Amino acid sequence: MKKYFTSVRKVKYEGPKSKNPLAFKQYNADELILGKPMKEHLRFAMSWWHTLGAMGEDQFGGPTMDRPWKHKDLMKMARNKVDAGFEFMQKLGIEYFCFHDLDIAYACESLKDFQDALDEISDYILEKMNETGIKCLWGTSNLFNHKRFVHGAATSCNADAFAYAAASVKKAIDITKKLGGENYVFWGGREGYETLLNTKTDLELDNFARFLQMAVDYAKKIGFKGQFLIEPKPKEPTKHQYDFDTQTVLGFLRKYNLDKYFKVNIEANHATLAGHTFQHELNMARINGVLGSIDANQGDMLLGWDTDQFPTNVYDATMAMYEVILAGGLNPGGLNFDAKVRRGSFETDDLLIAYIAGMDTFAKGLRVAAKLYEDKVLENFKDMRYASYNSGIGADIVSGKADFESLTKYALANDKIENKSGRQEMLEAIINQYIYK
Ligand code: XLS
Ligand code: CA
Ligand code: CA
Repeated sequence: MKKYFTSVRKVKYEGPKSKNPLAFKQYNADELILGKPMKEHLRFAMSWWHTLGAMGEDQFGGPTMDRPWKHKDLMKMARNKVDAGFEFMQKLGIEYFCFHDLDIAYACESLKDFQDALDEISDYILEKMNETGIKCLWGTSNLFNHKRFVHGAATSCNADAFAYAAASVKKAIDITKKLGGENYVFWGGREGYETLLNTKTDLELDNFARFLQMAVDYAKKIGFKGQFLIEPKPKEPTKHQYDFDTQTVLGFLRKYNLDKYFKVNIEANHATLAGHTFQHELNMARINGVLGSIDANQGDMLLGWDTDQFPTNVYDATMAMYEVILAGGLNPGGLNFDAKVRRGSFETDDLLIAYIAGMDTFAKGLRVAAKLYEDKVLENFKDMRYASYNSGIGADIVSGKADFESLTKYALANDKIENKSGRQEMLEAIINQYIYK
């Protein structure tokens, strides 16, 4: 079988001193951290679309990528992508992948032809999975590319588009189940609006909930046990996406009694587009018990859109892994590299290099976060900071014993409030110290 990534037989861990661009400096898959192998903490996944599908186009220019799996015959190309993808994952020691229906197959004239193509290609993927032991982290349906979804899918003003979207998700759940997918993602591609002048937000949101309920019912019917995930994003492609951020998603799910069926898939770049840090979104998900999975990438501070860059920011990865550790891990979620190499990084080796950079960044983040966690650096400080709630009036507030009258009585007798420093800079310096080590 043709090989596509010929520069390396297997990417190995060579340690922090290595200068080999095709080796790990931080990621040592089987090394135990907090009693668990790194690979089990991190559960890295390859994104089919950015890794095998993205060709480097942008709004000003055409494809730049040198991708030897390209082929005129679309089914042949889809199969080449399977070969390339499995070779790539094996070389990197990545044990999971994520896919959209459209990126494992290809656009067809009729829905029937598309579904047939999905059946054929997923047979081949399954064969490769059995051969290699590589698993599916999540599947999803692309409900945003084609013009039929111009006004949305589940929130379209056009009921025919809603029906088409339902048929697509039904099939994508079937394929995800067939591949043993551990999760299924709903990212609200065009589920949002451009202007309120033509939009019935109430009907659209009700329909969105109806759609998700149908998915829940269908999964139950066919015995699909994967975790359903919603991936928040505030904008792009629409001006306002309904799944703005974690707290918005939770409000929506709770309103429609869907909260027990869904968790969230947090993408770093979506968090920052919403005006949050990556850690904020993970934190909100964690404290609400809905941290499902992560799309690991990063945006560019100077660009206001979803650049989906490979994550190389150690500080952010540290704080992300800190939240993951506090959440008790991600399983059945994982860290999916929803990231694409820059347009100028067009050689196939750039894909390997980018994944190594991302995996090393999160591995280093995990190492630092585990130390912070073991030493209880932040937790001890927080416990001290909130100690006033452990006894006296604070304990009465927490236990529900206090009310406005009793608090007023207390405040009248204790109206000289003394606060202590929040020591932000001290904590930031300590985190740096842990990273330098
Ligand atoms: C787009 C999203 C998308 C989802 C899956 O911004 O990140 O790729 O992860 O549809
Ligand atoms: Ca994503
Ligand atoms: Ca994105």
